[in-house]
Amino acid sequence: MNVKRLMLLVLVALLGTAACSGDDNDNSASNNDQNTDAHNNITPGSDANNNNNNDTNDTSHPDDQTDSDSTPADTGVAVSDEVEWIAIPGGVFTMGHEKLMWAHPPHQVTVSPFFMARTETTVAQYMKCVDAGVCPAPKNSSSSIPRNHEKPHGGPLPMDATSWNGAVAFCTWAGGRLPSEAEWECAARGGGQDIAYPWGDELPSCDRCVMKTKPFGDTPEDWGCGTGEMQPACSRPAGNTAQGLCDMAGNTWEWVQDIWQDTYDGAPTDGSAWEDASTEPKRVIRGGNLTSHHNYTANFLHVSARDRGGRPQDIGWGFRCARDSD
Ligand SMILES: [Ca+2]
Repeated sequence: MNVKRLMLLVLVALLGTAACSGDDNDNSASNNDQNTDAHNNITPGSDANNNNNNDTNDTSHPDDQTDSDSTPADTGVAVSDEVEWIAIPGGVFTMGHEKLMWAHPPHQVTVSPFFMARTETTVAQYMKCVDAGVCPAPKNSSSSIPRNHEKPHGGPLPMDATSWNGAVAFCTWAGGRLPSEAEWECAARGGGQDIAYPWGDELPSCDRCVMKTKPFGDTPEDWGCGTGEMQPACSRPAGNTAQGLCDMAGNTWEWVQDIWQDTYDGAPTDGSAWEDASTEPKRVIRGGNLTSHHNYTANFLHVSARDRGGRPQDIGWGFRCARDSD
């Protein structure tokens, strides 16, 4: 508890710092992701290509109280029920990665300064919008496995049953919008740095993100760092970005504004969302989730990795908000 309070003070201090230069990560090295396996990380619980499976993120265990130090009351200290906005510096950065599926070609993008939510939108935050009569109520699970908002300890957990439209509704209500995909990657890169993961180039581990504990063995026991479920927002501060954003790799997938395209050929370079589509739109999701592991071809924990969510009315995804700079 005391540690969390101390963290909060530090993070509040960070709110006013646009740390494009980075204040704690000296990471300028090349990407070192381990694309060693042909398995493309389409794992139970993640999965993004299974667009019609509304239960794909049901990885929680109803009886698991996995973090006894992270009750909703505690989270009232560590993570506010209000969206906390972090300044992300603008500039030119290289978006994408030559070796990652769907993330090529790398291309330069210019992003204006903007604000990004410090955390994935939590259940507590989202339900305030529902209570205000603005956001659509999340669907309850149709199985015995509850969604995060159905759990007694669900308040600090990320929303995992949000349609893209619900995400848009929440962000608008909170005074913002969804980030463009370019903004999301700029933020994940700590303000556009040449790094592989939000914390730098070191390979992912459960010290830094909520992920799968091993590349193979797709069982719930391997998910969420062995807990089988998502963890409260900001449970891995060692994995924060230079500006202090939490969980930009793992925990829950995050909707962005853009419509899915298989490559970046023709993508805008001004930081805006790419929404030109002639087919039924599938929106982009970013950051991987609790079932992701870096030892896959797609390496969804990588800052450049991307996948597609379901149709806007599908559920099973989380998000965080952005807003324009003042
Ligand atoms: Ca995330």
